[in-house]
Amino acid sequence: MATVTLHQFPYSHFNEKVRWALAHKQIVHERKSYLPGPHIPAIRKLSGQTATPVLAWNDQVITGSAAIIEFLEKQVPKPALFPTDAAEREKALDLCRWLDEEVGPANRTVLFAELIDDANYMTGMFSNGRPLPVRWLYRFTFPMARGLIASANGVNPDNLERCLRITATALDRIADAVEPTGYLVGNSFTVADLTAAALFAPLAAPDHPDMARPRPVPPGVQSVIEQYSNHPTVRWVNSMYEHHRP
Ligand SMILES: N[C@@H](CCC(=O)N[C@@H](CS)C(=O)NCC(=O)O)C(=O)O
Repeated sequence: MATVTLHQFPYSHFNEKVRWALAHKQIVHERKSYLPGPHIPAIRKLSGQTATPVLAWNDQVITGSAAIIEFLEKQVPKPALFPTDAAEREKALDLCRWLDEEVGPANRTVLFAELIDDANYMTGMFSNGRPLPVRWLYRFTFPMARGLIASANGVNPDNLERCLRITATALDRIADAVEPTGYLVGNSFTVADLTAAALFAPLAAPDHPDMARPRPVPPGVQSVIEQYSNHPTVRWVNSMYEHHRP
């Protein structure tokens, strides 16, 4: 049996992709959660870069959600996430690339624009469950990291405008792409459904322990969620969580 550790941020949608793949394949693993900001030295030492998720599989270290899911598919082929048919596989991978490169970063900006100015909520969310002195320290030092976090997540008026447009277009495009089978590619759940549902989860707010934010949710975040709540893609995301997210 392999020793598997997911180095992650809780709630993060790119990390959620990997949590979902691990759960789908019933891979026993540990999770090591980091505080955004203070994560940098440890993640850099482990992987040579700073972004999470990072997967440690015995002595191999894999970075990036797409590469990790592909690695997991090779290690544990069943239940499969990648279509066997070549054309379907290509279609699924095209969708995943677009979602990873454009849609995930854009909808993260849309939510971060609301979260970043609620320091109590933001630091409380990521430090949830940690000892009180750690929570206080994180809250106290947050104003010093705020600017860096805002710029790392593209929070500025011009980019926010662009990200709102990308998010709206992507929601419509996914709604159109869902086939009569209920899936994005073919007639079963694939990596394309997992990627779309996980990356839209922060907007859809599914009731899953890995994604449910602490309550009460700040009014600004709540109003973003409500703005999209009747979109067919948001309903589809929630149904993917209901039927396919262990
Ligand atoms: N393309 C990457 C994106 C990963 C990413 O953006 N991770 C964010 C959290 S959602 C992160 O760790 N940011 C902190 C950093 O880069 O230092 C993937 O698919 O894993």
